[in-house]
Order: sequence, then C-alpha cells, then structure tokens
Amino acid sequence: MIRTKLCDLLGIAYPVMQGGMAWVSTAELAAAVSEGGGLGIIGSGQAPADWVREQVRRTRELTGKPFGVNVMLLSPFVDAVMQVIVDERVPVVTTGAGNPGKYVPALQAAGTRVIPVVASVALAKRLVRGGVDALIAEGMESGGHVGELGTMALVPQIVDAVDVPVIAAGGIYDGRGLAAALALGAVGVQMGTRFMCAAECTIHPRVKEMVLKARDRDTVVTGRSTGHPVRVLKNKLSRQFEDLEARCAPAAELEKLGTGRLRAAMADGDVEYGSVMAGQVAALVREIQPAREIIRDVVEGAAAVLQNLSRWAVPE
Ligand code: TUI
Repeated sequence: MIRTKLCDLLGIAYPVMQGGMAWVSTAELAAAVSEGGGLGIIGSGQAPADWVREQVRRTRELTGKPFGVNVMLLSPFVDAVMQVIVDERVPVVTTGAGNPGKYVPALQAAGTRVIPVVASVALAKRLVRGGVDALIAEGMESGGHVGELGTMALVPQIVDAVDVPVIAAGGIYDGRGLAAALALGAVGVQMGTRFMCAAECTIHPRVKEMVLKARDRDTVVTGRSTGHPVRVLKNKLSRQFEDLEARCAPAAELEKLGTGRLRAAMADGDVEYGSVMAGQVAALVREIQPAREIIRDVVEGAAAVLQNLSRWAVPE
C-alpha cells in the first residue's frame, strides 16, 4: 500500500484526489471517491451558491469521510460559493483557472484546507507566501482549462520552488502515473478523466461512451486565442471553434459558441455540439468501474511499479 503526507494532511487512506469537474463531479461521485479512501471533490463550475450548499449537504448524507469543493475562479458566483464553503465548514477547497489568494484567510479560519491548482511556478510561489496548505500542479495533458507546461516538466519545477506538499495532475491514469508523480517529488495525484467513467458518475452515458472510445489523438485544445484554452474531445463543436479561431473571429463570437456547451454535453449527452472536456488519458480509459476499484487499481499498481523499479538500481 502507499501512504504519504497527503493522507495525513487530508485524513484520507490513499493519496488519490478526484478532480473537481463542473457538471460531472456531483455529490454522488464525490461521496463514492471519499468512501473508496480517496478525496472526492464536488465541481461547482459556474453553479450558484445554493446549488453548492445542497451538494455539500447531500455529500455529507452519503459519506462521513472528508471531501472537497472545487471553485472555478471565473464563475460569477465565486464570492457567494466561497461563503457557503466557509459556512458549511467544508474540509477541503481546491480552485482552478485563477488566483484564489484573497479567499485564503477566511477559508483557513473556518478550518478548510486550501489547495489551489497552479500551472506556473510564479503563481505557486505567490500562493505559498499567502499560506496555502498544498498545491496541485496540473499539466496540460488534463481536460478542461489548461496551462502551457506538461506534467513531467511542471511538477518538479513546482516541487523545487515551494515548501508545501505538491499533488500532480494531468495525464495520470493508473499506478504508473502515481509512481511517476511520486518520483517527481509529488505526494499524490489528482485524476479527473478516469473518474468520468466511474460507475457512480452521473454524467450522460453517451459521454462515458465517447471517453471509452477515444484514441490517443482525439483531444484538442481550443480557445487559446481567448486566453482561456480548454482541452476537449474532438467533435463538431471543437471543429467549429478551430474554424472560427483560424479566421481570427472576435472573442465575443467564440464565447457565444461556447456558452452552455459543457452542460449540453455532460447533462444532456450532446456529444456532437457539446463541450466534452477530457484529458489525454481518455484513450487509456476502457471500462466503467466503481470509484473504489479505480482507487485500488491506482494504489496497488503504484506499489507494484515502485517495487519493480528498484531492479534498475544496480551496485557499481
Ligand atoms: O480549472 C481547471 N479546469 C477547468 S475550469 C473549467 S470551466 C472553464 N470554462 C471555460 C473557460 C475556462 C474555464 C474547465 N476546466 N483546472 C485547473 C487549472 N487552473 N488549470 C490551469 C489553471 C490555471 C491557469 C492560470 C490556474 C491559474 C492560472 O493563473 C491565473 C493567474 O491569475 O495567474
């Protein structure tokens, strides 16, 4: 088995977090991951504060174990959502797509562990000066909003730059990924795409089917010209996006094309004209499994890899 500092920091059995995914990781998935010994995370996306409160309470009905809420910092409701997290004393908050610095003191005063996602060394250093508990270093292999660096290059740079625990994310699927993350100096992993195909994940079955069928080059990053690049599975919408960007269409037109598309995919199953955000490991996901089994596979797989690797260290 594998236990790291992350297990003690969060009160969990295994160093595996489930990435917060808007319209994907609701109370059902988050609770199943936490029940399986990892850290389940409710993805709040652009949802209003009342929805987040309801999800937090529902998660507590389903599990007595620690869980988290992910706050997307571009959401118009971010202030109210942060207040719900404080009021409800949510154990862990992760953030994405921006700098959560100003919320850190209030969250920590409520006993919430604050773990921002970063994609650069500069933001990592700034947040650590602000007192965050840990950082998730997310490479551009991941789905959804992405930075510029790959996980392999980003994680050791963040590890060297800060003195808080670092969790690796982006491109992680199984025990090989967890072992690699530990080798890079991380204390655990966050995975999103594989958990989209957890049995307990409530997204539309057509989205799961699309992930299961995905091949190595089936994701693409669109929206670079808008300053908000997003990795999605290729479909009719991503091609429309690419066409508009190639023609240097105004940002407003691109924004209009993207509005409501994540919900259309994840909730309504529109896999042609919806935004099917998923990471590069989609190609590795081949079956629907309960969250508990996914976590066990990752942790047992990593233990086996780590044992095996020692054979390369031969005496001189
Ligand atoms: O946030 C994510 N993944 C997401 S958010 C999302 S919703 C969305 N929809 C449309 C446009 C944009 C977002 C879907 N997937 N992952 C964490 C993450 N954060 N990845 C990269 C970053 C990041 C990028 C720049 C974090 C901070 C940052 O710096 C901004 C600054 O202020 O320095």
